[in-house]
Amino acid sequence: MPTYKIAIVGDGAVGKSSLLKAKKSNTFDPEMNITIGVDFQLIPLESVEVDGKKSNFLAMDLGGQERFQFMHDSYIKGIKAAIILFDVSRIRTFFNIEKWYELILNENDKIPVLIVGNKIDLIDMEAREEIAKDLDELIEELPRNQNVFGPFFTSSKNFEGIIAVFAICEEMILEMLNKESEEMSHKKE
Ligand SMILES: Nc1nc2c(ncn2[C@@H]2O[C@H](COP(=O)(O)OP(=O)(O)OP(=O)(O)O)[C@@H](O)[C@H]2O)c(=O)[nH]1
Ligand SMILES: [Mg+2]
Repeated sequence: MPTYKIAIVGDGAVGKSSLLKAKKSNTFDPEMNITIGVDFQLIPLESVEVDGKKSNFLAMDLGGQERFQFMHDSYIKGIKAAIILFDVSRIRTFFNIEKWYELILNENDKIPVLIVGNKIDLIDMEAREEIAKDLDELIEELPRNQNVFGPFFTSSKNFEGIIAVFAICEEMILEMLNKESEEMSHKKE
């Protein structure tokens, strides 16, 4: 039963812990506590393996406040994917995407990275389209961006987009692992 370690990163209060809670238990807490340091969540995945066993994500939920940043390097070691979350109602969290991306890139530049705008319930469709356009441009300008995917949008309050983000994350991990094993067998030939 494979367990894939992933990281959820992004500024404080963008909704990282809420996203995991929404995925895991279909609940929303309007007064979620800040994450002190790092939290871990085991998330069962939708897809069924060939042998009938379920796989999991072991999600590293990194507390986004500045004072916890010294811990991040050690917890993202060995991740197979990352989700960078920002809050669509706070532009500063959008501008910090690049900083979080660099953290991930330093660890591994081959893994899939999903960029997700959360709290989509707080803005209208017009604003969403505007942000999607800005995010497209931002992704375009990121270094070594061939494994960066987005824009995605979620709301942990009304549960929009949650299942899709984790399903795409899993799909991208499987694609990467397949590619890796193909490359390995080519080397052996
Ligand atoms: N309206 C709305 N509020 C949300 C959403 N997701 C989270 N929140 C609220 O935003 C606040 C912060 O959410 P958290 O999940 O604690 O954020 P976090 O990113 O884990 O924050 P840190 O642990 O400090 O890094 C909480 O009050 C949540 O209830 C959302 O999709 N919509
Ligand atoms: Mg948190």
